[in-house]
Amino acid sequence: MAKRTMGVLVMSYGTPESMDQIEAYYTHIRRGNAPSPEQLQELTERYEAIVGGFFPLRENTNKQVAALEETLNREHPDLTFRCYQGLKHASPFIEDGVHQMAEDGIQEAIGVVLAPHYSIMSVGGYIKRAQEAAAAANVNMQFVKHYHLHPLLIQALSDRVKRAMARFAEPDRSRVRVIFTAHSLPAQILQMNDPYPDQMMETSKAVADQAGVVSWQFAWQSAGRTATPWLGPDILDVLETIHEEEQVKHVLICPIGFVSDHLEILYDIDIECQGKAKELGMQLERTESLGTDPLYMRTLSDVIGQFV
Ligand code: FEC
Repeated sequence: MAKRTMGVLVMSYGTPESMDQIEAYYTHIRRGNAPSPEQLQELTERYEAIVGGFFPLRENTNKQVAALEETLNREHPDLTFRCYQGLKHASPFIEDGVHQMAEDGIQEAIGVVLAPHYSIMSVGGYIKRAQEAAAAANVNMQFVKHYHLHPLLIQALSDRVKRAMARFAEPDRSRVRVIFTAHSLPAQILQMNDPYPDQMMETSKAVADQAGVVSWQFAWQSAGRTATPWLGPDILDVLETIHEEEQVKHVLICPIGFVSDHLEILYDIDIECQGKAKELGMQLERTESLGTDPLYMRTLSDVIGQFV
């Protein structure tokens, strides 16, 4: 008998394909409002600073989607899984992924986002668009909302914390402050009873406990450059505060809100935070991104498998 086929819509943020697409990408992020020439120039310079005309998130997402399909088919041999990409702000868009599934005759699907924590403004936005496209295309789609406390995810992150600790020489290692970070969001989510901030603290505590870290805190990163308030404290301010008030000299950043290398890691942490740390005379290290770590792939395979 033929195996049942399940579609998986793997959703991720998306990145431009080439330098000339940065404007269209930025306009999409800004819900159709084109950036000013200064804003465009500033974003272009950030991309140039990380890798110069190449967008690592695209290849990293491609690799994650291929590895996830392989993991799902290995771990669930009674089913056939077919993964489709759906990006939030670039092609193939979320809607493209759903249409492709429908064209391929997929009737049952599961949607998952390559971000472990739920906010109505982040994962909620992906799900809403996928739900609308799936309803229009007659695909029956269910969704994974979050997996921020999955034991395999916590293991993958705590292994990274332990490995990165080895980059500090003794006796400094025992004085390292671990700072868990995630993308900030407009502070208005606090009025919506949004689970995002609490989920960040839950992941941070679970990783710290498993890695045996006692000196840790959480900070937000990459806040938008808008007039409205964003969730704080911001990592750059935290670096200054712990330097001045607690004389901390060794910091390990673990960006729990992100799962692969891209602008917010390679620029905001590796260039901006690193620059601030140098200025303050601190040693700053960062944990490796999850990428296609088998533990992360098995986390996703497990949470997807709960819907079949
Ligand atoms: O490498 C790349 O090309 C893309 C890196 C990238 C990731 C990412 C993840 C998240 N964002 C989240 C929220 C917001 C909100 C706004 C916003 C704006 C930007 C801009 C760029 C950008 N984001 Fe992003 N984000 C990435 C890149 N993000 C570029 C525009 C310029 C700037 O502000 O730096 C503000 C939108 C607005 O103006 O209204 C809000 C959240 C995540 C993590 C969850 C996820 O991956 O979906 C939340 C990666």
